[in-house]
Amino acid sequence: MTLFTTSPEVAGALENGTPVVALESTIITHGMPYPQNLEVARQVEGDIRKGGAVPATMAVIDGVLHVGLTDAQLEALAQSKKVAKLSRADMAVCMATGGTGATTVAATMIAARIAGISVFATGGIGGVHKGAEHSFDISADLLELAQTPVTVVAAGAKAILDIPKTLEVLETQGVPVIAYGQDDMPAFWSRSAGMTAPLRMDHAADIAAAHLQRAALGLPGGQLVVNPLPEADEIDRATLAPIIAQATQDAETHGISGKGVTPYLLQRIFELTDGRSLTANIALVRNNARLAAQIAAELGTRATDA
Ligand code: PSU
Ligand code: MN
Repeated sequence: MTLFTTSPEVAGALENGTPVVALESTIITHGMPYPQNLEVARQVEGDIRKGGAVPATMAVIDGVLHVGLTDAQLEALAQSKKVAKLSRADMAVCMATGGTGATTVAATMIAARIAGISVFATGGIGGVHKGAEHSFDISADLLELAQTPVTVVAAGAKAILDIPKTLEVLETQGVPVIAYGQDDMPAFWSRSAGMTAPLRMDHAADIAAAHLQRAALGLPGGQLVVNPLPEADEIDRATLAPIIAQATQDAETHGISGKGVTPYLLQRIFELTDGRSLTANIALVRNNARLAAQIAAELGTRATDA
């Protein structure tokens, strides 16, 4: 039984030491509408190539975990309405039963680890939802960061989450949260969540060095790099706050729970902002892809030096 299959391009890169950046697929299937999702998936792969790295988008297709997708596979995922959303809990079941599913941050980290990829770019990670003291809704992404040694570049935790609680869980779990180039914690669509991030680094080389340092110390788990989106694309916090409150209220009214919560909120905020949230989402994913490519390149240089 083959555990996973690597595309020829990714396999070649891993063999030659060309930097590789992992990408998730839930953002394509559950995070953005068609056809923008397909366009963005292609653009992000292009951004990584321009940065001198090779993209490895992950998905389970007919029971096989794919590390690196063809354009036809990307297109099929982007159009399908029946694809499962796979986190740590469902990945093995999906593979064992020949299913097809898109990988979340948690599942993409698992895939990256077994494929030997150290850097992963996404939009925003899952976290502790508002009202988690009642719903217990805490994303498996946080616990994955605590145990799987991948550096994840995100634009912060989505503002639909309880960001202080998300930071508390990450601290308890020993996950470094490193703001790139600023003191403030970014909040996905906004450059600041109105609080300071636990750590700050200004250079991709330092982030790569910290990744290797964790490994040298024998620490399990990864790093979360939070990268503020470009100023031109941000939606400020004050504008967003009532929209998020409305979307959260609507989710409750409609009894949305479990895996459905994040996709529902993203879609509802898209409607309530007349599409502006999607423009910001696209800009921030691409911005993260560029930084991830730089970190992967630095990691390559240092790993050979060592
Ligand atoms: N970031 C985005 N769009 C998304 C997600 C992240 O810009 O759709 C997805 C990621 O796959 C993340 C997941 O892992 O949402 C979190 O889902 P949950 O809150 O159910 O754990
Ligand atoms: Mn959840």
